Amino acid sequence: MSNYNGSDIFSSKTKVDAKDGKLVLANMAWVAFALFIGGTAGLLQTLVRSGQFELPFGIGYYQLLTLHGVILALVMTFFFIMGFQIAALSRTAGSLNNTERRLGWIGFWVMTAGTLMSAAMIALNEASVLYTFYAPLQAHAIHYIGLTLVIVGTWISVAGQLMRYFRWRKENKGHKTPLLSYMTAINNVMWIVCTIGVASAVLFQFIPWSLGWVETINISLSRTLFWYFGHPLVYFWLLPAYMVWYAIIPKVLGTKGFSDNLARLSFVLFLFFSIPVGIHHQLVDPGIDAFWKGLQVVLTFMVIIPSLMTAFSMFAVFETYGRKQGATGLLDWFRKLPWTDARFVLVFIGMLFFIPGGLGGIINASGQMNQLVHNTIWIVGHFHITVGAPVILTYFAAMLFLLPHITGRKIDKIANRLGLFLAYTWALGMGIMSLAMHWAGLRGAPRRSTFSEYGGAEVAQEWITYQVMQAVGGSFLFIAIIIAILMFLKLITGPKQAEPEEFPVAMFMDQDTPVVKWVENWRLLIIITVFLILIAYTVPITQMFTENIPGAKGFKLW
Ligand code: HAS
Ligand code: CU
Repeated sequence: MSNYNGSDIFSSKTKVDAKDGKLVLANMAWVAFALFIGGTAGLLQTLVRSGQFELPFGIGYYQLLTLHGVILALVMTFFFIMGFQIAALSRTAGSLNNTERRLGWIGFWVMTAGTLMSAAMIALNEASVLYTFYAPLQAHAIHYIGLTLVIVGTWISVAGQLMRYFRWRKENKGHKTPLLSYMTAINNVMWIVCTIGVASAVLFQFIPWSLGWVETINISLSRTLFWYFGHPLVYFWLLPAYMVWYAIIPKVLGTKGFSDNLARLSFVLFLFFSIPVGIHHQLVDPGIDAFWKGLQVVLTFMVIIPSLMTAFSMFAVFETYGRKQGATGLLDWFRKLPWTDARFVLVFIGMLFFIPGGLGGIINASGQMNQLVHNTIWIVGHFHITVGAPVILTYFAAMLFLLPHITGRKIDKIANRLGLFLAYTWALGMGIMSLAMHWAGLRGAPRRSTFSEYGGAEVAQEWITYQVMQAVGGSFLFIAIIIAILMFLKLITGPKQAEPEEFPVAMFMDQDTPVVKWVENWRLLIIITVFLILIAYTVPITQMFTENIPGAKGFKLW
């Protein structure tokens, strides 16, 4: 069952194919570059908000904030996800064929072209609309076209990945698909279904409007289509991290994962419940009936379940491992964990951040509490301890073994030490910054704002200390980014080894239990997914067409 083409998935000797590896590396080069540019922008923002610093060369705060959001939240993550998923497929389903790999390359170049178009518009100060590009702020049409190309590029790459997955299934009828390959398929299918929302908004609303073909835009509709995509987007970032947690970390510890079947079920639940919940970003928006907001809040609470299942599985793995190492008391298994292995420490610190990160999400989703935190910098704190800690730290851990695995090297002592430094510096910087953001947000400090003093208003005085804390945290994070880049360089420049670093793939305690068949019945999965979307969205979206909402002209406020 664990074999394909004669090679064993669980053997430390099974590798990512060399040609696929080049494609993975090309994607990862963008990750490093985007991280550096986006991190620099982030540092400058925290300095501006501290009230002690002004941007040079006429750069605008919102211009910088747009660059930060687009380059980190969209560009860096998308390139990582494409690269990582291709590596995971090549490692567990076997190498891509020429067509599949060519689609990977075409996708890569289309994403690159789109990124450069958008980046140029941001640099020319033609697109300071932030990464959510809310109307009626209006950017240059090339910015929207660039973003569209980025998404279309991911579709092309994803098409190649899905072809690889379905080819494995055809060639290995009756066998259970390697877990990592299965997980990439779930993430990719979710991606295709959700990006239809943002693609429709951009193609039918933003592009005609920014080209002047139509004068006005339906704001409610554009935001709703955006969040139909915007919420699953956060799971598109998260699921590759969960792939590492479920299927790779147990092997790093030298033990087994908790349950292969449970991992698959949690991914299926993400497919079902990620999409029909986007309105939890619009709980205070006008134009959507309270009933539909309430329904989507309930569905949001459903999507918390697979994360709780993940937390449970990880605790089970860690405790079982610790006890195998001889721990006997209630909690001393904790001390037995491999605290000197950067792959583990990076991921573990990420998990710790996700405990308050997830709790904050539950607070945001709770209708009444959302009114207190919405549009405050609390939300910025929330997403920095979700995507900015568990997700990105896990990406770093993946880079730590992927880069040497592909380039024929090993993680040496220095790279491992850099990884440990990275984990602790990141934890310190993100800890200080995000705590300050949550605190200031509860005291009413707004998000998406260049002002720190508010003309000396009394309430704003309370925020200054937190804003200075944010700048201190941001500075540590910038140092951490430099460490990350040094780590990447160390990983690809050491001496080549006969046996490269392993791409760890774990077995599970229930490895030989047959897989529950329906989790790979794609027709059924897609029907349920679409059914839930129709329930959650049909009426609110129809109302946006029928209730005669006045259209808005475009504004360029910068
Ligand atoms: Fe969120 C806003 C609700 C998760 C990202 N979120 C955002 C925005 C971003 C974002 C970027 O309902 C801002 C968008 C913007 O620009 O406006 N979020 C949630 C909920 C969850 C959630 C319910 N968010 C995420 C994740 C993100 C992310 C994941 C990125 C990757 N979020 C919201 C809401 C808003 C929002 C509202 C809108 C707010 C507004 O008003 O604008 C849930 O998925 C969270 C579930 C997670 C858990 C945690 C489980 C814990 C685990 C770790 C276990 C630890 C272990 C370690 C095992 C319940 C898995 C062992 C430890 C030892 C101690 C030994
Ligand atoms: Cu959300």
